[in-house]
Amino acid sequence: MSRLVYVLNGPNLNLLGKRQPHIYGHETLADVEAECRELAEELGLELRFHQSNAEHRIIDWIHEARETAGGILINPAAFTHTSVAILDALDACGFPIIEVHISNVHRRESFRHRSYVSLVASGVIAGFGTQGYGLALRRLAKLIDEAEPAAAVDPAPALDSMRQP
Ligand code: CA2
Repeated sequence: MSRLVYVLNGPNLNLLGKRQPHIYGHETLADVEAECRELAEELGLELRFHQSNAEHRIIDWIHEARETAGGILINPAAFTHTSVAILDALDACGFPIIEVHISNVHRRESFRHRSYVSLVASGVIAGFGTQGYGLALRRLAKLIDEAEPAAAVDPAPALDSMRQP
């Protein structure tokens, strides 16, 4: 399996470290990228690190990853709670996906408790601050190490339970 990992960040995460430090901490997204790159080297992973405020750009990166990568780490930000389009794009990927949230979404407003992305995620990390990115990368490296070359993660059972009879 490919050791290329896409780290995708959704809307407003470019403001990290510049506003609302009581929720999201003091680190900037550039700091997070630098830490991810350092850890990726240690883990033998190649990284593509992206942020966009536009849903279609995130979907295009997921499609790109689908062709080339071995995993995705995604903090979809507000799209977590709204985007069936991102869910569908991720559902077409046959590799592990880890969802990361800097804040503990479960102790925030109820609209943040629902995640479409969780339906296809191998795992979810929330409330560990930006440290969650490193934890997620370690987990992805382990899942990639363990994967048989031809094996694919099948998220279909999770989605089946959501389908109407
Ligand atoms: O906790 C997270 O990582 C979130 O994905 C962040 C999203 C939020 O909509 C999710 O519910 C949880 C918001 C990202 C906005 O980031 C900002 C950072 C600094 C200042 C303002 C916004």
